[in-house]
This record gives sequence, structure tokens and C-alpha cells, in this order.
Amino acid sequence: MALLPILNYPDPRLRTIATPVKEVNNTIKTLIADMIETMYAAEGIGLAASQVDHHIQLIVMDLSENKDTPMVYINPKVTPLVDERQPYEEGCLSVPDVYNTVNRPNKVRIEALDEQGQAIDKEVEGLLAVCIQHEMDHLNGVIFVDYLSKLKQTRARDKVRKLVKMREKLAEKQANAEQQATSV
Ligand code: K1U
Ligand code: ZN
Repeated sequence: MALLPILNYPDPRLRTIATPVKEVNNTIKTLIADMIETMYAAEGIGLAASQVDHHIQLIVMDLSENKDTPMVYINPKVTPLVDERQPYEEGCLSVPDVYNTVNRPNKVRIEALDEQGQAIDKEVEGLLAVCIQHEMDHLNGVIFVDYLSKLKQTRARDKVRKLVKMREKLAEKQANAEQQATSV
């Protein structure tokens, strides 16, 4: 298994519309395993294939406390079951360290295929409903900050750029230190 790099906002690749999965073959199964590992390593509760630069309709999620119940949704279709929208504080692995309230329907129907190609058809509510709608947005090139004011979007973009630069500098320092340690 492998950890996959996660695209950061405002990377334009996050705006790509995902295409349906034609066949649940071994290549897709490897990607699913890698996405689950990547989601756990990043301490997320969901991950869309778009976020790891694979523009296909594939989502993984795990809302369990022990992080031992991964869910896989292939070619998902999500239908709101209520008109009313409720506020929820959302985060995004592609927009690190930014949290904001988004209003969404609190109950939805999910129709999809699982990893074995079997049909899923269920009604969900609460965080699961919020999370699947957030992930569906990724497949459609939408990021949760799009729902925020222009000012908040600019702040989010600047914050992520700063964080990414800091991470790059840290990685460079670590690589230099390792090189020095091996050359002694
Ligand atoms: O798609 C993603 O970027 C993953 C995202 C999913 C998500 C979290 C919260 C609300 C909607 C969608 C995350 O996992 S962000 C990190 C996280 O674990 C988290 C953040 C806020 C609340 C709960 C969990
Ligand atoms: Zn996200």
C-alpha cells in the first residue's frame, strides 16, 4: 500500500469533474486501499479520488471511533431527503487548518456500488450525510470554501499557501539533516 499526495486548495486540478468507474478491477482496488491508508494517515473521515488527482467517481469514508470500518462508494448518487438545511462545521484535507460552517440537508439517500461491485442503497443522516455531500462536491469540482464569502476564501487560500511553504521547508531541512547524518 502507498500514501498518496493530497492536492491543496487552490490547485486547479481540484476543479476537474470526475468520470464514472467502468469496472471495479485490481487497479481500482489498489487505489481504494491507498486512499483508505492516505485518509487514515491524514486523520480524515473521508477522501474523494479527486483529492489524490484521480478524477473518477470514487469516495472512501470512515466515521468509526477506532478507524476500523472503512466505507467505499463507487459511482455514488446522493439525493437530499429533506428541504431544510442545517449548519455543520466542516474541514477539508485539501484546505488544511481551515474550518467553517456550511449549511446542508441533514438526511440523504446514497446509491452507489461497493468495492465488490455490489449495489448500496441507504438513507443516512447527521455527520455521515454531511460528509458524503462534501465528498460528492469534490467529485464535481466543488470545494467547501466555495460556500464562504470572498474574504474567507482569500484568507483560506493564503493560510493554505503559507502552511504548504512551511511544510516544504521542514521537509527540505529533514532531508538535509538525513543527508548529513549519512555522510559522516
Ligand atoms: O474530504 C475531505 O477533505 C475530508 C474531510 C471530510 C469532512 C469533515 C467534516 C465535515 C465534512 C467533511 C475531513 O475529514 S476534514 C478532517 C476531519 O477529520 C474533521 C474535521 C471537522 C469535523 C470532523 C472531522
Ligand atoms: Zn474535502
